[in-house]
Parts: sequence; C-alpha cells; structure tokens
Amino acid sequence: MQKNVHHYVIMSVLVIVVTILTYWGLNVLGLMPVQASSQAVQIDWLFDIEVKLIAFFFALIMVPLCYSLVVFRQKEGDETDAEHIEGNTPLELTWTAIPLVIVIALGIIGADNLRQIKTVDPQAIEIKVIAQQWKWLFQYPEGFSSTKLYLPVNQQVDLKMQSQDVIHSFWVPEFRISQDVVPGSIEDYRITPNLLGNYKVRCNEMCGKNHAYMESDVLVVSQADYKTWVGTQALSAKATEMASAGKPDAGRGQTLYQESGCPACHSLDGSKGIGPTWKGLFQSQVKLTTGSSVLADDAYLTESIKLPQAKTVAGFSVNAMPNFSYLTDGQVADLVEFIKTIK
Ligand code: HEC
Ligand SMILES: [Cu+2]
Repeated sequence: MQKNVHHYVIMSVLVIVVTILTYWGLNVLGLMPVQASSQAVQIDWLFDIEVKLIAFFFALIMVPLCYSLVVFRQKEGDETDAEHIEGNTPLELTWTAIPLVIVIALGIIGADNLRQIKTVDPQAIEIKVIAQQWKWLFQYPEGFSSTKLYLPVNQQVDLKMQSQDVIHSFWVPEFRISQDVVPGSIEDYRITPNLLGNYKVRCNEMCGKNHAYMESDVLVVSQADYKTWVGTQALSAKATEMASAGKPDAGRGQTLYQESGCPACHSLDGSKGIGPTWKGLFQSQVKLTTGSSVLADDAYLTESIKLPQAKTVAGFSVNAMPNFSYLTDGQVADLVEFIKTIK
C-alpha cells in the first residue's frame, strides 16, 4: 500500500488540473449569449454550479481511466492475471451517499432558483402575445399592436401569450427562459430585461413549414424611450382608427392580410391552398359543405372572418380556419375591402 500512495497523489493533482481546465475551456467556448434579464442572472448562477460539478466529475472519471491505461498497462512478457477484487463496501457506500447529497442539494437550490425567477411584480406591464404560423404579434395595453416587441429596461413585463393555431414556443436566448404557447390556454411569461439592446424572439417548437423563420425583433430600450415609443404608437393607432371610422381601406386590408398570416392559407392568384383562393371571390356563388350556395357579399365575407365555423366552403375542413378574435371590426372591414379588389 505504502508504495502506491504516490499514484493517488499524482491522480489527485491531475483531477484538480483537469477540472480547472475543463471548466475554463467550457467558459472560453462562450456557449452562452449575453445575460439580458435579471432572470438570466439567476439561471446562469445555477448553471455555473452545475458546470463546475460536471467539470469535476468528468475529471474524476477520465483521469483515473487514462492514468490506468498508461501507467498500469500490461508489461511486456507479463502473462500473470491481475489481482481479483471482490467489492469494496466503504467505497460503494461513499459513491452512493455523495451523489445523493449533491442531487438533493441541487434540487433544493433549483427550487429556490425557480421561486426567484417566478417572482411576481404587481407593477408589471401586461403585453398580449399572439403566436401564429409563422409570426408574433404584440398587443400593448395602450390599445395598439406591433410586430416588434419593445420593452423598457429594468421593469418586469408579464407577457400573456396565446396561439392561433399550433403549439409555438416563445424564446429569447438572452432572456434564457423559453415558454410553450399552447392553443386554447393563456401562458404567463414574466421577464425583467436588464440590458439595453436588440434581440430576437425565436419560435422554439417545430410548428410547420416556416418555423425556422418565425422570429421577431425584441428591443430593450430605456424607460424614457419606451414611453415615447408607446406614445407615438398609441397616437398613430388612434389616427388610423379615426381615419378608418366608417370607411374601410383596401390598402390597410392588404397589410393586415400579410401581417395576420392569411397568405399561409389564402392565395390571391387562383391557386388552391389550405383555404380557398380570394381571386374572384367577391360577388361569386360559394358552394358550401351543406350543398347549398351563398353569395359572397360583404356580410358573408365579414362572417367568414369573424365566425369561420359558421359556414364552411365545400372541399375544405370545418376547423381549418383559425379564429382571429383579436381583429377589430374596422380591421375586418379593411380585409373585406381588400378581398373585393382581388378580381
Ligand atoms: C390555417 C389556414 C387559414 C388561415 C391562416 C386563414 N384562413 Fe381563411 N379559410 C381557411 C379555410 C380552410 C377556409 C374554408 C373553410 C371555411 O369556410 O371555414 C377559409 C375561408 C375563408 C373565407 C371564406 C372564403 C370563401 O371562399 O368563401 C374568408 C373570407 C377567409 N377565410 C378570410 C381569412 C382571413 C381574412 C384570414 C387572415 C386574417 C384568413 N382567412 C386566414 C383557412 C385559413
Ligand atoms: Cu412556431
């Protein structure tokens, strides 16, 4: 035994060195994007503990393995058997007890971490997020919506997220937290951005053909810039609303057609998609699944957008068209006006 002590000393030193090198190497790789939320700080703190443990256990396994391969390899001409070892109770107890303690400790630290991340600020700004194939729409409490998410720095926001169609997932890597958005329920996503900058929200749940392109700008701005932005947006929304009072506009309808995701199902050139084409739709006779026909006038088009399940076009499935309940009456009128122009 005495003459083997130096092996343990060498291996211990090597374990320490390899642990430090592995931890340093993982950090140098820079796998993490910047921390842009106070929640990210918490999450990274926990992650760092885990990376340190990972580095240590990696070294603890790899060092004795490689050391044995080199130092204790079979000597030339040595035909004897190796020593037979029948278990080692103290060792087995140790390597059961230590990981048990570590896992329980990590569980407790993790639960506390989660509690801190989920802290609710009653002053949080509530922004509605609408996910759909394949874009994000953000509705602000001041009564306007935006395709870009502006957030004030150092202020908690409570994103109330819902999906129009399939499961999406809201993910800003710099904020760290990712949250699924499941159709039929509203998910809460609380975040406190703490670093000015431009980021991107990406969909983190495979949601169909253009999933990879489902991203929007996320701009974290100063409190003052945020107030200014909200002010101008609210004003221009008011102006648009006043202008549109009583007179629908095909130009705005075209923009809505693009922004609301209608092109995914409705073509303008006569080709059949998931939904019927809009070419020549206005004033045509539309065959329904009931066998009867209906004239595609203003009333029918309006109803088709507001209550898609009311009448179903022959050859299409009943629930294929999502509900666009967030569209205002004025916006629906704009869309109808646009459909009228597709001859
Ligand atoms: C996921 C696919 C899908 C999307 C997105 C979609 N629709 Fe539809 N839409 C359908 C289908 C399928 C039908 C036919 C079945 C029915 O009548 O419900 C339809 C029917 C319609 C009709 C009646 C058409 C006709 O030929 O009688 C109108 C109008 C309409 N949609 C408007 C819209 C508008 C406006 C949008 C965007 C705000 C939109 N749709 C987005 C699938 C979609
Ligand atoms: Cu998606």
